[in-house]
Amino acid sequence: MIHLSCNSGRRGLMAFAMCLLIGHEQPQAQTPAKAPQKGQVQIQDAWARPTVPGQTVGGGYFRIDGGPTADRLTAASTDIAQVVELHTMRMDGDVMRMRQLDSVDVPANQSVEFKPGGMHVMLIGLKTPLKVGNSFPITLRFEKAGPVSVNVRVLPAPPAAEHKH
Ligand SMILES: [Cu+2]
Repeated sequence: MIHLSCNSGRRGLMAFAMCLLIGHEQPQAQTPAKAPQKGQVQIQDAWARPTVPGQTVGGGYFRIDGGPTADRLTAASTDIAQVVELHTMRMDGDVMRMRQLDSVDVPANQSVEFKPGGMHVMLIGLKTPLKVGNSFPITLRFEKAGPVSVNVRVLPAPPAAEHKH
């Protein structure tokens, strides 16, 4: 059995609840959101799980494709949540821990996955429930590329089924 332990200070309970909702599926790429802009990072396959009644935190996932020069994700924000934090999860023995990251490096020409059980953006203080079929914009702020906005789709599971090349 896997025990979950999250150390997120006063948000411990919410974070713990969130941990319980984070599964182990491997989200696969798909949906070509929009025409990529050359020369900078690109965000692909952004999705989030639906919330259940009373749930005010949620996790967001996506893949960052690095541009020709290294960049760094430093912050994220969305109108539908009071705070967005960069989080990671890791196994510590049989305990899964979640902690906040100050930034996430995006190496040149490499992809960085935000996925269940790993890095994610944590939407804290959701102002509206996340419902399957809906989507919402989120803005990721990069050191070099600046703010990059992307549409996050609310899906019941990773968008793997639609995967195609
Ligand atoms: Cu988290």
